[in-house]
Amino acid sequence: MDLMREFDLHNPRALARAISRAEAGRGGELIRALYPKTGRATTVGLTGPPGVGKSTLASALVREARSRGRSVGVVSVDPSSPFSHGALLGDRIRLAEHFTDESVFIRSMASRGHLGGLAGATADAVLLMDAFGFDLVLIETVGVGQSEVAIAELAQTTIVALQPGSGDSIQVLKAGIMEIADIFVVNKADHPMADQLRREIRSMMEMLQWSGWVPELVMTQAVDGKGVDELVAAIERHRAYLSETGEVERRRRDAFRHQVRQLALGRMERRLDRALRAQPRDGLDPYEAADRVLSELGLEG
Ligand SMILES: Nc1nc2c(ncn2[C@@H]2O[C@H](COP(=O)(O)OP(=O)(O)OP(=O)(O)O)[C@@H](O)[C@H]2O)c(=O)[nH]1
Ligand SMILES: [Mg+2]
Repeated sequence: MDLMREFDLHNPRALARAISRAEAGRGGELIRALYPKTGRATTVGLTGPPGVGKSTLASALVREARSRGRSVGVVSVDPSSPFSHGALLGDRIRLAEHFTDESVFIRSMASRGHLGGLAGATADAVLLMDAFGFDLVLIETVGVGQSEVAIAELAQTTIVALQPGSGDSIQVLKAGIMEIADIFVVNKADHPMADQLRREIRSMMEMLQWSGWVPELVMTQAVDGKGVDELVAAIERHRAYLSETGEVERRRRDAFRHQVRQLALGRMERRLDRALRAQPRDGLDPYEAADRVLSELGLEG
């Protein structure tokens, strides 16, 4: 049976294969066919430095959503490499309790090799999970470099998780991550320095001008589920804010534009690289060479 039909019959293996196709950079045809079915899911991004407890939190959120009868897809992105099997395995074990539940689908993604980059594969996976019919799609990414920003483009609600007693978390705050958070989580609230981190986040927030939504700050202890109900309540307040203000539509349009931009850029980059490799352009200054190659590609100015 072909993949589309199996997808329509709600076979989770069809979803898994569809995501693999997207990972290999061959998801275009499927996404085209399934796009009309998207736009229903609530999308929540969860980012933060390595080891803060994102997977543990994701697992707790899945449990919470299931107790409310909602189906959940989880995309867990591991940008490091295919070699970090430890991390992937760790996630599998932590999320294992949900494996036998048909209303939960968990997918770890390693990013290497995807033509549209990590962001492209992740965006495709989110669309596929949405089209498959999950009520909630959770996206977990390790906060390194640009990935936090990419998650904010994808998700309607972005949670930034931090942990006490680690310089990493303060670095993350300094690196412009304040602006993408809809909700801050201080996880490992059992740690003696948890309250200090909470105060640090508060004081950093005071240095910025906020208009509209002001990020909420929630303390959690993901391992034993403490504070997760407050986190869910904060997510729901943010959802309500998004729909009351019409911002949900704006975010959807932004996400769409961002994805189009990524796809178009990826294709242009490959054409450009081919053209540059094909011809050395010795003897030209770089400006002249850029003008020429752009005009060869039909992109003047
Ligand atoms: N003390 C304490 N430990 C926690 C808490 N939440 C998670 N942990 C532990 O922190 C470690 C890392 O948790 P993960 O959920 O794998 O963290 P992560 O952010 O997904 O890690 P990466 O995906 O590798 O970046 C695990 O050993 C967890 O058991 C908590 O609230 N308190
Ligand atoms: Mg993890």
